[in-house]
Formats: sequence, structure tokens, C-alpha cells
Amino acid sequence: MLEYSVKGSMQHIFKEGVDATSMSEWSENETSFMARALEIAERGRTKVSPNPLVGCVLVKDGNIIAEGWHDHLGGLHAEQMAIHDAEERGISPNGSTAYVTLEPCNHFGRTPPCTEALMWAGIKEVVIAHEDPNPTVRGQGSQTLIDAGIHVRNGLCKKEAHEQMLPFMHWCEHRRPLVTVKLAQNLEGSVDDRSETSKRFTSEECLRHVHELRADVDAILVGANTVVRDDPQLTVRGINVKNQPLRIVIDPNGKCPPNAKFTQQQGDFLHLTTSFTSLESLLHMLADQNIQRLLVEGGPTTIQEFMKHGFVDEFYLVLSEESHSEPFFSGIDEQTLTKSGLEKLKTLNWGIEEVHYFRKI
Ligand code: AOF
Ligand code: ZN
Repeated sequence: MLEYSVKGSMQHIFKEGVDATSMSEWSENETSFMARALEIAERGRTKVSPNPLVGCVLVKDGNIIAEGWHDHLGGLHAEQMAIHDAEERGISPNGSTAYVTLEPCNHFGRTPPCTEALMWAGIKEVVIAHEDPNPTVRGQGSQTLIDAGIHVRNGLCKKEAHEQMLPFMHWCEHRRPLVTVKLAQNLEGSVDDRSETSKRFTSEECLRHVHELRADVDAILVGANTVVRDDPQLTVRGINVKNQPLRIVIDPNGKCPPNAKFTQQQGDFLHLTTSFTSLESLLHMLADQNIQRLLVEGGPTTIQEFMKHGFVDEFYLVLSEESHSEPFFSGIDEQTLTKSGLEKLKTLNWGIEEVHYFRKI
């Protein structure tokens, strides 16, 4: 891996692989164009799965002349929206450079190939942040453009693009969903006060963050004990989503009551009783159903099961200062997470709760 420092700034961009052009540095301007493409890609968040978030800007004479992003599943791809935007503004995209966060596709999927749209629009150069690991489009996008005489460079803001498309990248590479765990407990490590009927012990603002997280996943999973104790709805509330995440309950001993709330909400659910064999097969089956990010919300036994098999990719450990008179301990804390191969990357504040965020090393 080669490290390039951006001229005139402290920012470092990692550039990997072979560049179609020279080993030149990325200029500060180029970095800001790609940063803008990454920024507008966010507009598709919660709406594009199982496609990745993608952004594109067209640049002519050092100025952005048009912008596009993949807005929702089935909608235009980012490049096509940017070309359309230029046309709407009455500016010809001919001779411009496209900065795009993902290698342009070269296949007929839900939309025609972006490579063709770029060629037809007379784009002279394409700068790509990250290649597309999707087996149906891999590599051929860049090659097709190069064959058509378009100048292609790759790897600008690659790390940032990878982070933004993490569930998609993970799904392409491993053929299983990225597994995100959220666990709320108090400072002693208790997840429940058994002296009371089940109730939430974290703040309203924390709950809002949890719903944001739910809106950004394809499925939510809990074990039967959580259903029996809390009877959760397992839905996104307070945020507009087109489709509710798939609700999954692992219940090998048939403990869930037939009228449990998760069975009575909008959208699909999966109540896994006897038919379910191993977590690994479940994850592969979910991946086949285009589930790219799975949120595991508890309880401790279910989470430990995922951890034991090394299936946890991300972990939000939510810490509350509430005390419990009859505590129920999770057996999970920073140390156990670190020991199981997760690394703490940051601490967040979700209302009054502190959240420790871990990622698989
Ligand atoms: C692009 N630009 O903005 C996006 C791309 O089924 P489709 O037609 O929507 O194609 C989906 C695949 O295309 C997706 O899995 C990914 O490989 C790529 N996404 N490509 O050129 C875009 N969103
Ligand atoms: Zn495309």
C-alpha cells in the first residue's frame, strides 16, 4: 500500500492497486470533489438496500456542473442522475470528468449500464473511489470505459467509500450479512431489573438513535426470551421507511406466545422454531434474501451465541446509569468484547447514555 499526502493539507489518502494513469498525487480539488460525491450519496441512506450508497459529481473547468446519487432501489444510478442533472441545467456534460464513489456498472440490471450512459454523454475522464466487488459487474466497468478511450483513475477516498458501503462490501465478500449488535445495560452490566415488570431503562433520545439504527438495517433479530419478557414490536418508529426490516425471532423451544407483538406488525417476520439448524446457515440464507445488515438486539444468550461463532462485526454497547434492584447480568462488558476480537473505535452519546462502539478487527 502506498501513502499519498494531499498537497497543501494534512489529509492522507491511501491509494491502493494499480492506477490506470501515472502515480500522481490527488489534488486538494479532486479530494473535495470526491468528498462531495460521498456526501450526496448519503441521501439514499435507508432507501437503496441491497444496492450500495453511491454519489457522483461532474466537473468541468474546475467546477462542479452537476450532481447525482442513487436515491432509492430501482431509481437511477448516481452517474445517470448526474448526467440528467447536467441536461436539466442546460449544461452539456460533454468533455467533463465524473467523480463517482463506486466503479460504474456495466450490466443491465434494474437500470441500463452506467458505462454506456457515460460514453453517450461524452465524459472524458472517470475518477472512481472504490471498485465494485459485485460478481456481476466486477472489473468490467473500468475496463469497458478504458476500451472506449475514457481516462480512468481509481482509489481516491477509497477508505471512506468502503466505510460508507460497508454492508454491501461485506455481503459481496462474505455472502452473509454484516452483523450489528446493540445491547443496553447499566454500569454493573445488568440488562434487566427482575424486580419489576419489563420496562425500558434508557432515555427517549437513546431510543431515537436505536430507531435510526433500525432504519438502516435490513433485519432485526432477537431470541425467544426477549419476546417472552419484553414483547417487542421490532419495528422502526418515528422515521419514515418504505419497508420495515424483516423481524426474526429464534425460538427453538416454541416459547413465544401466538399473539406476540412481532407477529402483528406491518412487513414480514420469520419465527424460527424447529426448522432452523445453525447460525451460519441462517446467515447464508438471509444473505440469499438480500439481507446485507442484520441488527441483533438481544438478549444476552442470543448475543453470546453470535459472539461464540465470531459472527459479530459491530457492537453498540449502550451504558445507562440506572440502578437495578434485582439485576440480570449480561456477562458482556468492554473486556469480553475486546477478548472476542472486537476493537473499540469510538464513544458516542445517545442522550444521557454513553455508547461504546466496537468493530471486528
Ligand atoms: C453504479 N452506480 O449508483 C449504483 C451501482 O440492479 P441495479 O441495476 O440497480 O444494479 C445494482 C448493482 O449495481 C449493485 O449491486 C452494484 O453492484 C451496482 N450499483 N452502480 O454504477 C450506482 N448504485
Ligand atoms: Zn450503474
